Amino acid sequence: MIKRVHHIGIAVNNLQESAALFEKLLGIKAHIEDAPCQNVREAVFKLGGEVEINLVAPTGPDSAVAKFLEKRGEGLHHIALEVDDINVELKAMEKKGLQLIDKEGREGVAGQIGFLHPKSANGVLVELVQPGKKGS
Ligand code: CMX
Repeated sequence: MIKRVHHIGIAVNNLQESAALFEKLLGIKAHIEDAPCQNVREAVFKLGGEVEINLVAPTGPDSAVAKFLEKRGEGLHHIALEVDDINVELKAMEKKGLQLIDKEGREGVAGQIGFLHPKSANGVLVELVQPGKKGS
């Protein structure tokens, strides 16, 4: 079951500059985290303790975000939906005909994460998140 929108991911070129801009825009401080397994660094804004806005910048040319920025420029990168059990939900999504990028959950900044391909979701990259276990 999908519980809520967990976060919205925005791809940016310069994390420091964009974090300063969003700190002004949102009126709260960012928490900076590295996710070496995704080759990204993120500025995480917790809005009212609920939905997060995460600015995502590549840390190297191998990052999926580097490719995205090169092809499409800065902007909305993904929407993350919170689930209780990542592996159960990924299987359920596959049964419903959605194309999986990840067959199983893996560690990310938000917890255990898994992606659905944007081609099967109207051009939107969807991330499922099972919060809790911190990844890197
Ligand atoms: N949102 C919407 N469409 C996207 C997209 C995104 N974030 N990223 C790529 N696409 C589109 C491309 O524009 C392309 O469209 P066209 O065929 O119309 O040109 C299509 O998807 C396929 O793109 P591609 O360049 O052939 O494939 P990529 O090698 O770029 O891979 C994707 C795309 C989604 C499979 C890959 O980016 C991926 O595995 N993403 C999941 C992991 C990830 O994004 N991690 C970073 C964030 C981590 C986090 O914050 O937790």
